[in-house]
Amino acid sequence: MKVIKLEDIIGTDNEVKGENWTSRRLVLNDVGMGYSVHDTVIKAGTETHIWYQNHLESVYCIEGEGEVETLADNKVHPISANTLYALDKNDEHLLRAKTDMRMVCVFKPALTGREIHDENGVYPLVEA
Ligand code: 9YT
Repeated sequence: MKVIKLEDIIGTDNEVKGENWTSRRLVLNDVGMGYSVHDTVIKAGTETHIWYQNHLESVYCIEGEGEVETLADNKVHPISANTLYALDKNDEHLLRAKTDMRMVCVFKPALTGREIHDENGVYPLVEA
């Protein structure tokens, strides 16, 4: 069994920073579980265009407030603490954070650890 503490990830290579988020990668591909688990903080006031074409992701919000707009149907889903959204159809979406949002993310298949933005279908919204 493994015990992994967030404080042991912060400041290491497994703390990966994107433009709008910081992802602390707790369990990665090398552990051999078939999925990865991340503790991600999304920055307040940001909008991120995300489309994981090669992964399924569940996202459980444990702190903060924002919304997800799914682009296939333009539905806006309010997201706040104790709410999970599951991208079961590799859904392309916009994630908007009103406040900092802390999310526990599970990816299948597992990320290897270095993925940010364009690799693996994450595309940041380019501001005009
Ligand atoms: C919620 C979300 O997908 N944020 C982007 C970062 C991603 N969760 C990651 O790499 O941990």
